[in-house]
Amino acid sequence: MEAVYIGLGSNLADPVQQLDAALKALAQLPKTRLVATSAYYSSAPLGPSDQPRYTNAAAYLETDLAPHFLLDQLQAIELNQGRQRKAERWGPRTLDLDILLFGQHILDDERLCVPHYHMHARPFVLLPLAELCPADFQLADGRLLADLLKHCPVDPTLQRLHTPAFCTI
Ligand code: A4P
Ligand code: MG
Repeated sequence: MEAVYIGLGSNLADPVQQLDAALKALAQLPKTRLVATSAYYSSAPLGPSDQPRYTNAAAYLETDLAPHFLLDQLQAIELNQGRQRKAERWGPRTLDLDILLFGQHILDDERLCVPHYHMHARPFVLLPLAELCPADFQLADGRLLADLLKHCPVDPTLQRLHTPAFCTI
């Protein structure tokens, strides 16, 4: 089994309910166990500001699925929850599921970049992720999560919300 961390985000159509539904869907993936989920976080949008605030979270899975097959499954969950892919970069979405880390794999092809390319600069990704990892956690590329947190820009809009019912730690 590989240890996989997923970043979840939503800013349309009741984001908390979107993340609740996404966590249930992750728990039902084949050959996969949803081990733990972070609290939910709310923050102002990064990118275009004429869109609603985002709700974000992270999930820790153990899986026997291959990375690209897992991506297929995540994109199917996004579509099932009304995700429309638009050309606009950083635009609003009902659900975004990103593979942040996939065991010790480093991937960089046309479909998958792991560790996720933007995670180091995004407090709404790193703070939930840090809830699921030990303090000395090291990424597959050698970076320490603690260092990423230390150098990440501060987001004064970021608020930790209630812990979802799905939390298992
Ligand atoms: N892809 C490559 N690597 C990965 C990976 N590790 N995990 C490819 C998932 N997908 C990966 O994805 C576009 C393509 O990236 C996929 O087809 C896949 O093959 P997408 O979900 O359509 O778009 P995206 O990567 O989410 O791109 P975009 O529009 O740049 O979105 P971002 O960067 O995620 O930004 N503000 C706050 N506060 N919180 C947010 O969550 N999110 C966004 C969206 C903007 N502002 C935000 C937030
Ligand atoms: Mg995405």
